Amino acid sequence: MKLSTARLPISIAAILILTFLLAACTAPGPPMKETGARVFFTNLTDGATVSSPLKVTMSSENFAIQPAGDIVDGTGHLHILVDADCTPVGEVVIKDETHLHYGNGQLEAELTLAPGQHTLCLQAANGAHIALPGAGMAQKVTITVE
Ligand SMILES: [Cu+2]
Repeated sequence: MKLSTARLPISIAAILILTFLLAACTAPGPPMKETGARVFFTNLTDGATVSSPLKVTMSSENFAIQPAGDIVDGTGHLHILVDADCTPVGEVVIKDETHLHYGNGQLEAELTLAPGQHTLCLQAANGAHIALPGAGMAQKVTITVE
């Protein structure tokens, strides 16, 4: 059997092309833009001791609060999850007595809490109540109610 050297350059070219195409297909997309968006309680810090009823105020930076409904990048509304884990990114924030939606774009809330330790997760979600990606899109604090 004689190895054909005439075909070799074509094979190398094919390998190079395939390698290039494979690299193009598996290359990661552009990194997720870090917008610095965050939501936060303005009158609560982690470890605070408070009384009930508790009036909480909320705010945001680089993230516009708007009523639920339309899905617009960089906007959404807030939720407070009482004694519940923050909602994983991409999942809908459920609605019940411990998952409070502020779907009118409210930035103030009054919570009635039993004495003792509680956690509050301030959670940002889009117009369809889906938890948004980004380190600043949820803030969890532990507080003690006297
Ligand atoms: Cu909601």
